[in-house]
Amino acid sequence: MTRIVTLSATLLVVAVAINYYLASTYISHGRIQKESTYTYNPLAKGQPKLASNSYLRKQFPPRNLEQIGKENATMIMLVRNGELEGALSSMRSLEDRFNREYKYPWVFMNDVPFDEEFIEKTSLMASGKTYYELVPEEHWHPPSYINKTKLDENLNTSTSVLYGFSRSYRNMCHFYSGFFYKQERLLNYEWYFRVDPDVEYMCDFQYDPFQLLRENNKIYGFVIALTEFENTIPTLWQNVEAFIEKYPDLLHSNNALDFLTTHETSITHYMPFTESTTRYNLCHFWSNFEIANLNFFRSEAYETYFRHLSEAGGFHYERWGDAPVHTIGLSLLADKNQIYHFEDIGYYHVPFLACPHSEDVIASKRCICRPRDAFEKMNRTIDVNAHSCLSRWWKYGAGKSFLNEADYRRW
Ligand SMILES: Nc1nc2c(ncn2[C@@H]2O[C@H](COP(=O)(O)OP(=O)(O)OP(=O)(O)O)[C@@H](O)[C@H]2O)c(=O)[nH]1
Ligand SMILES: [Mg+2]
Repeated sequence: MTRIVTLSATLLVVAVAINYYLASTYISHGRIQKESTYTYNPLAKGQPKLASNSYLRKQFPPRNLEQIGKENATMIMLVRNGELEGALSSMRSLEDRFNREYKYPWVFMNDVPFDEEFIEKTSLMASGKTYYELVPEEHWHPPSYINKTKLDENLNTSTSVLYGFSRSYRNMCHFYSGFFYKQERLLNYEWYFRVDPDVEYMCDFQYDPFQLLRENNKIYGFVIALTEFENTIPTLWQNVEAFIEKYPDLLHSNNALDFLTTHETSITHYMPFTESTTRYNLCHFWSNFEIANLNFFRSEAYETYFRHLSEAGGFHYERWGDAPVHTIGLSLLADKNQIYHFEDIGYYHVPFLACPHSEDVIASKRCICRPRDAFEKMNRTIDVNAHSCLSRWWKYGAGKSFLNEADYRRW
């Protein structure tokens, strides 16, 4: 009897010790400390079934985060903590369609510090390394030359302007126009892929878009081009004209000014083109999708252009978007043949969808040309809408190339 009691007591002590060891190995002070020899493998025989209070290593299953892609490139996302779900959804889509085969890193930027939940969940969603950067105050808030009273007045009176009421939206557009590429972490990279929360990629990439741009001597890639709401940029074009007059030598000899200034209606499917009151036809590349070279934005020409616009005040006294500002900068300062339309990358950001038109490409690249949140199939992509600027880009930009230059059946 005494022997049985002693044996039971010993077993109990051993069990408690094992339990304590397991718990302390997985979690110490709320943080993962070191790898354990215990790994949960549902395929192995005799493994205990996980209980809800099991301590698993957070990286489950263990992953190698080393970059596979050969380019000096990163994904970037400016995002708020409150947009975590949307950020995860965009990441999941891009990782599945492209990045998990390349493991390029992700750089997240925010005007306030990221919280623990955001950091933990996004790093688990990424296939590669993740970095979390706090945007310096002077890169986010209005510069000293902006008159605060004038800004407040415009915020109060811009009720009919899309996001006209929002101070942070203006900070965001100013940041994406002239500061994202100055963030310290991004100085390590040459290429970026801008990702916004709640977007979706509709096709497998099947190649590295950074490599494609570099090998073909391109500096900027877009998927959607469309017209801007004129009431967000009442004085943008007059300031651009003043810039052209002041710095004529900065314009590239093979620029795409015609893409911005033609008002020809016959190429917009014989429907009326968006009205504009200036020479600018309001065309812009939709900048929530961009794959581009950071050195273009870091160039003296672009910096001079950005400073000129920032000092003119329209980012704050009006609601200039980073999309027309990037587009006009590129169209004036770059060789138009260095701007590339990714016609085989399906992409969706509310409310516009771009998807390849060729049935062969759709099948080979496993495209689903229907966004997750659309109840019905969208049988028109933005490219065939009257306010798309794509046909204008084909005619006045870098022209139109055909998809059979790439052999999709190789994959
Ligand atoms: N950290 C931070 N990110 C922001 C802020 N405002 C916008 N962003 C980010 O900037 C990008 C563009 O902002 P959106 O609100 O999506 O702008 P939009 O695409 O014109 O508007 P939606 O149609 O609502 O998507 C997104 O990646 C946002 O997460 C902000 O105040 N702080
Ligand atoms: Mg958005």
